[in-house]
Amino acid sequence: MVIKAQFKCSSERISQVPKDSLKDIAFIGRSNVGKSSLINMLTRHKGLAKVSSTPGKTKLINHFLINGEWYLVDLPGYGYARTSKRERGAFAKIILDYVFKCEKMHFLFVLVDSRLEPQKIDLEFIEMLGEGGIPFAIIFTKCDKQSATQTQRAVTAYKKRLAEQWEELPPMLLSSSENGQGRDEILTFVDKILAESTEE
Ligand SMILES: Nc1nc2c(ncn2[C@@H]2O[C@H](COP(=O)(O)OP(=O)(O)O)[C@@H](O)[C@H]2O)c(=O)[nH]1
Ligand SMILES: [Mg+2]
Repeated sequence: MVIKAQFKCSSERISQVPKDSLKDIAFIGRSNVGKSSLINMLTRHKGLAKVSSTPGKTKLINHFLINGEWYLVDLPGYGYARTSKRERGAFAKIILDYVFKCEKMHFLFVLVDSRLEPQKIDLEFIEMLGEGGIPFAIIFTKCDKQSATQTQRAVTAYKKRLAEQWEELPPMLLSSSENGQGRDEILTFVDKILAESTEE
Protein backbone atom coordinates (compact mmCIF):
# COMPACT_ATOMS: atom_id res chain seq x y z
CA MET A 1 0.00 0.00 0.00
CA VAL A 2 1.44 3.32 -1.07
CA ILE A 3 0.72 6.29 1.08
CA LYS A 4 1.15 9.96 0.38
CA ALA A 5 1.54 11.74 3.68
CA GLN A 6 1.83 15.47 4.13
CA PHE A 7 2.17 17.39 7.35
CA LYS A 8 -0.85 19.67 7.59
CA CYS A 9 -0.72 21.51 10.92
CA SER A 10 -0.06 21.44 14.64
CA SER A 11 -2.85 22.58 16.95
CA GLU A 12 -2.63 23.81 20.51
CA ARG A 13 -6.39 23.59 20.95
CA ILE A 14 -9.27 22.01 19.07
CA SER A 15 -10.46 25.31 17.61
CA GLN A 16 -7.30 25.17 15.45
CA VAL A 17 -7.79 21.78 13.77
CA PRO A 18 -8.46 21.78 9.98
CA LYS A 19 -11.92 23.06 9.04
CA ASP A 20 -12.52 20.75 6.06
CA SER A 21 -14.81 17.72 6.13
CA LEU A 22 -12.10 15.03 6.04
CA LYS A 23 -12.15 12.56 8.89
CA ASP A 24 -9.54 12.16 11.60
CA ILE A 25 -8.09 8.80 12.55
CA ALA A 26 -6.12 9.47 15.72
CA PHE A 27 -3.34 7.67 17.59
CA ILE A 28 -2.77 7.91 21.31
CA GLY A 29 -0.92 6.12 24.09
CA ARG A 30 1.53 6.55 26.92
CA SER A 31 4.71 8.40 26.07
CA ASN A 32 7.32 6.01 24.73
CA VAL A 33 4.76 3.38 23.66
CA GLY A 34 6.05 3.70 20.10
CA LYS A 35 3.48 6.06 18.61
CA SER A 36 5.81 8.16 16.50
CA SER A 37 7.60 5.05 15.23
CA LEU A 38 4.28 3.47 14.28
CA ILE A 39 3.16 6.57 12.39
CA ASN A 40 6.43 6.60 10.47
CA MET A 41 6.11 2.89 9.75
CA LEU A 42 2.51 3.19 8.52
CA THR A 43 3.25 6.13 6.24
CA ARG A 44 6.74 4.89 5.31
CA HIS A 45 7.97 8.40 5.89
CA LYS A 46 10.95 8.24 8.17
CA GLY A 47 10.84 11.14 10.56
CA LEU A 48 7.32 12.27 9.64
CA ALA A 49 6.37 12.08 13.28
CA LYS A 50 9.61 12.78 15.04
CA VAL A 51 10.75 9.78 17.03
CA SER A 52 11.35 11.65 20.20
CA SER A 53 14.13 10.83 22.61
CA THR A 54 12.50 13.08 25.21
CA PRO A 55 9.15 11.47 25.97
CA GLY A 56 6.31 13.76 26.93
CA LYS A 57 7.69 16.65 24.91
CA THR A 58 5.04 16.74 22.21
CA LYS A 59 2.03 18.58 23.53
CA LEU A 60 0.34 19.40 20.26
CA ILE A 61 -2.25 17.75 18.03
CA ASN A 62 -0.52 17.01 14.72
CA HIS A 63 -2.53 16.48 11.54
CA PHE A 64 -1.05 14.60 8.57
CA LEU A 65 -3.06 14.47 5.35
CA ILE A 66 -3.05 10.93 3.94
CA ASN A 67 -3.62 10.41 0.20
CA GLY A 68 -5.62 13.64 0.27
CA GLU A 69 -8.44 11.62 1.84
CA TRP A 70 -8.16 11.49 5.61
CA TYR A 71 -6.09 12.81 8.47
CA LEU A 72 -3.77 10.73 10.53
CA VAL A 73 -3.65 12.51 13.87
CA ASP A 74 -0.73 12.25 16.27
CA LEU A 75 -1.96 13.10 19.77
CA PRO A 76 0.19 13.99 22.77
CA GLY A 77 1.24 11.05 24.92
CA TYR A 78 -0.38 10.68 28.31
CA GLY A 79 0.79 9.56 31.71
CA TYR A 80 4.49 10.01 31.45
CA ALA A 81 5.89 9.14 34.87
CA ARG A 82 8.22 12.13 35.02
CA THR A 83 5.38 14.67 35.25
CA SER A 84 4.43 15.81 38.71
CA LYS A 85 2.54 13.53 41.05
CA ARG A 86 -0.53 15.70 40.80
CA GLU A 87 -0.58 15.44 37.05
CA ARG A 88 0.14 11.74 36.88
CA GLY A 89 -2.87 9.69 35.98
CA ALA A 90 -4.67 12.75 34.75
CA PHE A 91 -5.13 13.42 31.09
CA ALA A 92 -4.19 16.74 29.57
CA LYS A 93 -7.13 18.97 28.72
CA ILE A 94 -6.11 19.05 25.06
CA ILE A 95 -6.45 15.26 24.89
CA LEU A 96 -9.87 15.20 26.56
CA ASP A 97 -11.12 18.10 24.45
CA TYR A 98 -10.01 16.45 21.25
CA VAL A 99 -11.19 12.91 21.98
CA PHE A 100 -14.53 13.78 23.54
CA LYS A 101 -15.50 17.09 21.97
CA CYS A 102 -13.89 17.41 18.56
CA GLU A 103 -16.30 16.49 15.78
CA LYS A 104 -13.48 15.72 13.40
CA MET A 105 -12.34 12.85 15.62
CA HIS A 106 -13.71 9.81 13.84
CA PHE A 107 -11.78 6.84 15.23
CA LEU A 108 -9.07 6.36 17.80
CA PHE A 109 -6.25 3.84 18.04
CA VAL A 110 -5.04 3.32 21.59
CA LEU A 111 -1.48 2.00 21.61
CA VAL A 112 -0.27 -0.27 24.39
CA ASP A 113 3.11 -1.93 24.83
CA SER A 114 2.71 -5.65 24.03
CA ARG A 115 5.30 -6.56 26.67
CA LEU A 116 3.46 -5.02 29.60
CA GLU A 117 0.49 -6.17 31.62
CA PRO A 118 -2.55 -3.92 31.27
CA GLN A 119 -1.48 -0.58 32.75
CA LYS A 120 -3.74 1.37 35.06
CA ILE A 121 -3.59 4.57 33.07
CA ASP A 122 -4.46 2.79 29.80
CA LEU A 123 -7.34 0.98 31.46
CA GLU A 124 -8.60 4.28 32.89
CA PHE A 125 -8.46 5.89 29.50
CA ILE A 126 -10.15 2.94 27.78
CA GLU A 127 -12.89 3.02 30.39
CA MET A 128 -13.54 6.68 29.61
CA LEU A 129 -13.72 5.86 25.90
CA GLY A 130 -16.24 3.10 26.57
CA GLU A 131 -18.36 5.35 28.73
CA GLY A 132 -18.20 8.13 26.17
CA GLY A 133 -19.08 5.82 23.29
CA ILE A 134 -15.90 6.73 21.42
CA PRO A 135 -15.09 4.23 18.63
CA PHE A 136 -11.61 2.81 19.18
CA ALA A 137 -9.30 -0.17 18.71
CA ILE A 138 -6.20 -1.25 20.60
CA ILE A 139 -2.84 -1.62 18.87
CA PHE A 140 -0.19 -3.67 20.64
CA THR A 141 3.24 -2.20 19.87
CA LYS A 142 6.81 -3.53 19.80
CA CYS A 143 5.77 -7.13 19.06
CA ASP A 144 9.23 -7.84 17.62
CA LYS A 145 10.66 -7.61 21.11
CA GLN A 146 9.12 -10.91 22.19
CA SER A 147 7.86 -14.20 20.78
CA ALA A 148 4.47 -14.48 19.08
CA THR A 149 3.36 -16.72 21.94
CA GLN A 150 4.20 -14.07 24.52
CA THR A 151 2.32 -11.47 22.49
CA GLN A 152 -0.71 -13.76 22.26
CA ARG A 153 -0.59 -14.16 26.02
CA ALA A 154 -0.55 -10.40 26.44
CA VAL A 155 -3.57 -10.02 24.15
CA THR A 156 -5.44 -12.72 26.03
CA ALA A 157 -4.65 -11.03 29.35
CA TYR A 158 -5.96 -7.74 27.97
CA LYS A 159 -9.17 -9.32 26.71
CA LYS A 160 -9.73 -10.98 30.05
CA ARG A 161 -9.17 -7.72 31.89
CA LEU A 162 -11.53 -5.72 29.67
CA ALA A 163 -14.14 -8.48 29.76
CA GLU A 164 -14.45 -7.90 33.52
CA GLN A 165 -16.08 -4.61 32.67
CA TRP A 166 -17.29 -4.67 29.09
CA GLU A 167 -19.49 -7.06 27.18
CA GLU A 168 -18.13 -6.03 23.84
CA LEU A 169 -14.37 -5.94 23.32
CA PRO A 170 -12.64 -3.47 21.02
CA PRO A 171 -10.76 -4.74 17.94
CA MET A 172 -7.13 -5.55 18.72
CA LEU A 173 -4.24 -5.33 16.27
CA LEU A 174 -0.58 -6.29 16.55
CA SER A 175 2.31 -4.17 15.33
CA SER A 176 6.04 -3.73 15.11
CA SER A 177 7.62 -0.60 13.71
CA GLU A 178 10.89 -2.50 13.58
CA ASN A 179 9.77 -5.10 11.02
CA GLY A 180 6.55 -3.63 9.64
CA GLN A 181 4.26 -6.19 11.26
CA GLY A 182 0.66 -5.00 11.27
CA ARG A 183 1.05 -2.32 8.61
CA ASP A 184 -1.32 -3.89 6.07
CA GLU A 185 -3.81 -4.90 8.76
CA ILE A 186 -3.94 -1.42 10.27
CA LEU A 187 -4.23 0.36 6.91
CA THR A 188 -6.90 -2.09 5.73
CA PHE A 189 -8.73 -1.53 9.00
CA VAL A 190 -8.65 2.24 8.45
CA ASP A 191 -9.97 1.82 4.88
CA LYS A 192 -12.83 -0.25 6.22
CA ILE A 193 -13.74 2.33 8.85
CA LEU A 194 -13.72 5.14 6.32
CA ALA A 195 -15.73 3.09 3.81
CA GLU A 196 -18.34 2.23 6.44
CA SER A 197 -18.75 5.89 7.34
CA THR A 198 -19.39 6.96 3.75
CA GLU A 199 -22.06 4.29 3.37
CA GLU A 200 -24.13 5.85 6.14
N1 LIG B 1 12.04 -2.89 18.94
C1 LIG B 1 11.15 -1.92 18.77
N2 LIG B 1 11.36 -0.68 19.29
C2 LIG B 1 10.42 0.27 19.10
C3 LIG B 1 9.22 0.01 18.38
N3 LIG B 1 8.49 1.14 18.38
C4 LIG B 1 9.20 2.06 19.06
N4 LIG B 1 10.35 1.55 19.51
C5 LIG B 1 11.37 2.27 20.30
O1 LIG B 1 10.74 2.76 21.49
C6 LIG B 1 11.17 4.09 21.79
C7 LIG B 1 9.98 5.05 21.82
O2 LIG B 1 9.45 5.14 20.53
P1 LIG B 1 8.65 6.46 20.03
O3 LIG B 1 8.09 6.10 18.69
O4 LIG B 1 9.45 7.68 20.14
O5 LIG B 1 7.48 6.50 21.13
P2 LIG B 1 6.37 7.64 21.41
O6 LIG B 1 6.86 8.41 22.59
O7 LIG B 1 5.15 6.87 21.75
O8 LIG B 1 6.21 8.46 20.18
C8 LIG B 1 12.22 4.43 20.74
O9 LIG B 1 13.48 4.13 21.25
C9 LIG B 1 11.87 3.50 19.57
O10 LIG B 1 12.97 3.19 18.78
C10 LIG B 1 9.04 -1.30 17.82
O11 LIG B 1 8.02 -1.63 17.18
N5 LIG B 1 10.02 -2.21 18.05
MG1 LIG C 1 6.47 10.48 19.94
